[in-house]
Amino acid sequence: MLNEYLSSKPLNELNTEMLTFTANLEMVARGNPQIAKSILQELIDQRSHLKLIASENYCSLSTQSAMGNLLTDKYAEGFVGNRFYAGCDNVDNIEAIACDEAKRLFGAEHAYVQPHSGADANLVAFLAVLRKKFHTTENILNLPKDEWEKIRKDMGNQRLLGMGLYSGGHLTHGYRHNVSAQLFEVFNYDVNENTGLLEYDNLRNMLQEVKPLIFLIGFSAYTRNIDYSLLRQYADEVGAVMVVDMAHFAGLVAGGAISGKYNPIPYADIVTTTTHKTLRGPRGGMVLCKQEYAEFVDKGCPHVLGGPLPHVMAAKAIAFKEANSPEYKAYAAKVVENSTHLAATLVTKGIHVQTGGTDNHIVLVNVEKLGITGRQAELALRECGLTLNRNTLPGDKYGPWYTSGLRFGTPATTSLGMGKPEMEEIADIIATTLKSITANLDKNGNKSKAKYTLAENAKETAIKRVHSLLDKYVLYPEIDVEFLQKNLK
Ligand code: DSN
Repeated sequence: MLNEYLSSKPLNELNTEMLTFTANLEMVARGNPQIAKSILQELIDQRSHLKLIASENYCSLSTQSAMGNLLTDKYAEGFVGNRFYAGCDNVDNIEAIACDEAKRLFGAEHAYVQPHSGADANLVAFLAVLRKKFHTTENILNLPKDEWEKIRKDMGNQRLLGMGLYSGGHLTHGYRHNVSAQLFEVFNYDVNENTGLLEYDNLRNMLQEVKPLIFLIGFSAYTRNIDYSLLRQYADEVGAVMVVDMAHFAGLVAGGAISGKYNPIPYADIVTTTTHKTLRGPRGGMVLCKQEYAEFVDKGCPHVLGGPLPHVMAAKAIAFKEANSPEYKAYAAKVVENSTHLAATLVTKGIHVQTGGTDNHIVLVNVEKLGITGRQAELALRECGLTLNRNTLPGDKYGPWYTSGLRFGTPATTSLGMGKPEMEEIADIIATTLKSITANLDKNGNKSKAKYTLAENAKETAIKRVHSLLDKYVLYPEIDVEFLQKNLK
């Protein structure tokens, strides 16, 4: 395949992106051709569907290249300059660069770039808070067993106050089946079911009542800015440690689209995030914190995590540097402009948008009002060429499998270069498709929560419109997919 590409045109007309992708795919195919085929098919699928999943994006080919190499072979448990393995000089270098880039990008006092995911980053943060609270000057390993048992029990009695799952909180914020609910005595706060908004007075009352060790703020499905300056005051009133999970909106903070009192970094003790959502880096996590938490956070590996992923830390360093640029600043502003416009257009087309709009990259839609479930809407839209996910809404009567809602996001379409006119077209495709779905009836005349029928021609028309948009905004345009399809054996 590589040879065919090299001989397909004069040397000065070959492009680095296509060359790299082709060489990489050929090496993968040598190892297992079926995997190479799936990679190529994924590119084809992503090119032919509108990516509206709020937590997904397209990272740069440089970021991707940093992950596909020998760095994956290295064990480096510990952290920069303090490893449990020999030969970590280069990993030290890579991790230090990634940490410096992260600190510079976010104006954070300390950065820890090892977490493999946002869930891991949260666990690292939780243990750091517990360890700091129960810190003893003695080496914990040397404590007599009964003293350690007592500390361990006290740790397990701590309270965590986090946002409820149906209000937009994440599973790791104390959902009853998640490990976070086994580590802590969990209390949840919720949004107002009618407005969909957080109510600061209620939150303050709950803090006063619960007096948690950890006050956890952050979400995977909430569309409004949160005043972290105010919440810092409330946390201080009860001596709570303020942890913010900014996994979803980290890229908007990095690019300055979320700033001032809505930027959690100056106010929170610890901020956790993923690196692959709005931030547009490799799949992974990170913890940013005040200096007083640094020594506890840095023990994430081995206390919580297994060996770090040096190749992913290298990719993080690249993505953070990319995000520290004027282009990225413009991108972050555009993500919000696009989602605001998408939400506003959906409203004009009679679609119920939670909270009436959005301040960030997420748009939440209630489809129960159209007589269908989130599951039916998600499946039907995917059939029509739009990829997104169903989502629970406050007080959801259908629960987390079927749901009443849909979650849309603009990070990926904005990365492709789309703007307001395209958001109008997307909103129209969504609204038209949603209105053309009818829930099937079972033999007793009850509405199915999963099966549905699309009105005649709805699918064909939507796909045509999606493709006409995507033809103008091609994912990784330097990569010649047809050539690869023809030549991948
Ligand atoms: N799966 C992520 C999201 O979609 O929001 C959260 O973990």
